[in-house]
Amino acid sequence: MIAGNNQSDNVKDVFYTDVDGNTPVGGMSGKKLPDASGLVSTETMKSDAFVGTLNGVTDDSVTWLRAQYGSTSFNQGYPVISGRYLTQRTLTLQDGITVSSLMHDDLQITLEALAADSEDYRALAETGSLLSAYSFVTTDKNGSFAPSELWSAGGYKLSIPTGNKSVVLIAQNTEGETVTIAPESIKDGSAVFTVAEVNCFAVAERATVLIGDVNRDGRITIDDATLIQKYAIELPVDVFDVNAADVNRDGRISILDTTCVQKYLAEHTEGIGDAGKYRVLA
Ligand SMILES: [Ca+2]
Ligand SMILES: [Ca+2]
Repeated sequence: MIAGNNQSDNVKDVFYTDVDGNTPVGGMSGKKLPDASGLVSTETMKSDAFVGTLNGVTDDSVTWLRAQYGSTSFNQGYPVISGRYLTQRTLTLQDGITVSSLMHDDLQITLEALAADSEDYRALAETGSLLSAYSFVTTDKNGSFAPSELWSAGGYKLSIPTGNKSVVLIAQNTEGETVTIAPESIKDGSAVFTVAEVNCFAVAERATVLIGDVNRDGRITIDDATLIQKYAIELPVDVFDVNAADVNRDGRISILDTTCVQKYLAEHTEGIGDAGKYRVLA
């Protein structure tokens, strides 16, 4: 492996060390120096010809150069590595999913659908009802694993096609920890999420509730108003969804919520609270 070693007399040794047959920095071309164990003189190392030799075995992601500012040679005239910055890229992945991030130009991302009986799938499914689940694999262009923290910055913005308005992203990092992320936006048929680190992820559906439909028959009727009234004065009720009952969102279930439902049924537009809306449960 070739590495720069500033201000060291041993820099030539570092340049020419060939550890376990590793290719040089940026050497995804697979080329090696003509003589991996060879030594060159200090003067040769400071020559433009030697910079040319180094560039001959590295690929486009790394450029060796000898930098000079006025009469001052940077790094005492030894070659230095000019790295390339990460660039903002958007990749289109499986199933129309796109991912944007500051990435290295050679970073490849592939998604694979997780099998329902896989360990990762089961871990994700503990958090929610999964609609789809994928592994998220980052590699270089040769297919070798590329760690996200070195090959990208600022996290990944995932845009996932869905017509579902109550989706969340469940992401698992490499330590196996899961986080549930709400969409930043849902528009043009896609939900957009930003995730810091991802080993695998799932799109899941959060439970929703129709506010006012306390007997859970899918409709808001006078029966619901009556049930809220009964519940508020502690009369026994049969089926009663408390998540749907606080229609005016004041934190209590009271006669005021009954009034909201009654006004909703009378087709008022004011004083109805959230009656008729869908609320996503946390
Ligand atoms: Ca109902
Ligand atoms: Ca209330």
